[in-house]
Amino acid sequence: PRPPYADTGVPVREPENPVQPPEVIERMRRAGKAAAEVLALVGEAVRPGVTTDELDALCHEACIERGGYPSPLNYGGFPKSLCTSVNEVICHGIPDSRALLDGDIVNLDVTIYLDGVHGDTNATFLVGDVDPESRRLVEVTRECLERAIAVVRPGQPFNAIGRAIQEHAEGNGFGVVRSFVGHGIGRQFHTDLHVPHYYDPGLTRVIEEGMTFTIEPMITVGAWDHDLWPDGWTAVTVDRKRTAQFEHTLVVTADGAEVLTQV
Ligand code: EYF
Ligand code: CO
Ligand code: CO
Repeated sequence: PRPPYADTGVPVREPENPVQPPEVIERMRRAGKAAAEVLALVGEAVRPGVTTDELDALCHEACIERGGYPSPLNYGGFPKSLCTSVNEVICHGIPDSRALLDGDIVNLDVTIYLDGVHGDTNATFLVGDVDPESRRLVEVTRECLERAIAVVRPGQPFNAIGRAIQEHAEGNGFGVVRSFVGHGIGRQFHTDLHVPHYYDPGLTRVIEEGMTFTIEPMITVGAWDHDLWPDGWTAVTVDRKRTAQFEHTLVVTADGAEVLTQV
């Protein structure tokens, strides 16, 4: 089964409560596990010389083998099944014939549509021998996501997520991208719920048990604002310095968060 936009490219927005019923959460557990498996499988293929088109093909096949469908394909017209964001690319990089080079960093963003729901996860991988500053960027970005997940619990304001991320990123001399945010997810790839990765004191909405959303911080070595390539999709840092990202899909539990995108 394919998502409703697979043929038209147009995601038709419908109201979707960010608090999901238990049967949807159960389906999201399976979609999340499948997304995590696909990310691990494609990540194992990362090495100098592999093209991002080859990684895209692996992702596509792995989604189909699991009875699912790659959510990015034709989502708003996106042309591939995987986002591959290399070095200065913040997000939504399009796979192509470029081979990865020794010393690159590459983010692989996998979303699978399975049993009527989406599971969305990403990670940044090292290609061969990577310089110390980039390694630190990747490590701090992973920690930003871990710290953000740790503050999620019912009754907390959503701005606690961005505060945890911004404090850790800026405390290590890095920047936090503002223009792309985490999102509600469920029957639709993106719902109305926005989850900023920076501290917004005005964001007083409170986290509730049963909410499902992503946290996906994009952290930069230098400036955090972006340019868009002429392709209309690929977002890069204005100063072309490197950036990294990690993402999980979560459900809020009675006393914290369950990470759905784990094997
Ligand atoms: C129309 C897309 C649309 N958007 C978001 C569509 O949440 C995501 N990753 O964690 C995510 C992934 C994809 C995505 C893949 C394709 N799109 C991209 C860029 C601009 C845009 O505007
Ligand atoms: Co994603
Ligand atoms: Co996402």
